[in-house]
Amino acid sequence: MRTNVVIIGAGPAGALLSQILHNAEIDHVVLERQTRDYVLTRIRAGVLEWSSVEVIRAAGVGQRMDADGDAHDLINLAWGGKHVLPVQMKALTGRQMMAYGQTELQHDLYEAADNNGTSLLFSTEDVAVHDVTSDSPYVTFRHNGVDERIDCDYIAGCDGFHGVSRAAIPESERTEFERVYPFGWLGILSETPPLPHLVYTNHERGFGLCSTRNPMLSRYYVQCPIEDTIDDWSDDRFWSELAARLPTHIANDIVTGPSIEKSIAPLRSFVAEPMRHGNLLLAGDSAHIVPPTGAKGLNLAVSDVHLLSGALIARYAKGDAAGLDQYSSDALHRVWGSVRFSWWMTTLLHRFPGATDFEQRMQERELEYLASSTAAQTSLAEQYVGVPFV
Ligand code: FAS
Ligand code: PHB
Repeated sequence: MRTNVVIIGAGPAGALLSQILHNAEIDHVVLERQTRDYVLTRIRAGVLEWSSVEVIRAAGVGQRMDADGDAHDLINLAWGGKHVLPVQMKALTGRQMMAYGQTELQHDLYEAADNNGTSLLFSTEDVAVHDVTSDSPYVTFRHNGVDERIDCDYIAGCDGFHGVSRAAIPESERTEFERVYPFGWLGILSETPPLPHLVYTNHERGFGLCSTRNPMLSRYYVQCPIEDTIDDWSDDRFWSELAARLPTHIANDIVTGPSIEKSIAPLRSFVAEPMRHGNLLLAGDSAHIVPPTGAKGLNLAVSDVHLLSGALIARYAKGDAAGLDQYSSDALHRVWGSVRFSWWMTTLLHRFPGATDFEQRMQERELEYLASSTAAQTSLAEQYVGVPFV
């Protein structure tokens, strides 16, 4: 087989890149390790920056997002079991954020791929990239028991943190930056009505988050010790711990119910530079990971794809490779901005093991300062909703 671009991974990054390349009539093949159903059952992100909303609409896959998504004007920060600060994102920045589950976006992208007749191959095995620094890179893999090879111009590594693409950049050419956080997020889904707005809470017992998926599906999180397993957390323990970390009047508004999904995610900040090596280009979690506190993981995947697809379109439509030459530095500029914001939100809102009353007081004073300063709230708001693409 031969194609213009081989996309490795059909998560949000790979599937969105496929949709945009299809619209631009750039030939491509998508290779996904898991089954379609497995990808569609993964519960992950829930918040889209407005920049992401615009990219998804421009790609022609925003119809259900606009019909079923929930655009929010504000988020709430709570602390000390009694203070609540509404951060009025729309009033401060003119932009909103959209609550729309990553799982729903994945459905929309796969439905579009079906309609496009895209070569989206699931359950591929032993995907390997070859000759990425040559003008004729290729990818080998096994599919339905048959060994395959695809020759191409470019390989888009959209295969997430545990994929094969990043490792194809020699260690001597790659610089990695990492911060592993000493706690995890225990998340549940419940078929209950969510609170009207997201609530992030700082408490000496630990962090909590109240979020949403749709009018009858809620997403909640509590910070938990990294060594915990879901067996340590009954529904009753979860609900009572979440309530203990919230101001009483907010806790009293939560409609509890049985969890229909429960999982613990580790938290890390990670960046691999560069995001290009020859004709291999990384996008999304293959190149970077952020703690979900800033709701940036999925949005960085979208912004990488926005930049990469624009560069590939210029290359094929006009023979202009400048965007590809600039891709890594342009993508990393936005990546580091979101990595810093996610680190800052995580440091502000979580109880770190070994933290003393001094650290707790520092966090609470910073939250009080935020409450007193429109400038500080505007800074938080413009980073949360996503700075516009240049
Ligand atoms: P993904 O990991 O989503 O997709 C990569 C795809 O590549 C996968 O489908 C994988 O099967 C495939 N793949 C891997 N190796 C392959 C190979 N060798 N060959 C072929 N295919 C291969 N972000 C938020 O903003 N908010 C959240 O609350 C949030 N919660 C999260 C919870 C968890 C448990 C995890 C893991 C992530 C969470 N994230 C969250 C981040 C998440 O949303 C990612 O940022 C987003 O999925 C990134 O999309 P991709 O880059 O496409 O990577
Ligand atoms: C979610 O709804 O899953 C969510 C929302 C905001 C975050 C992280 C996760 O910062």
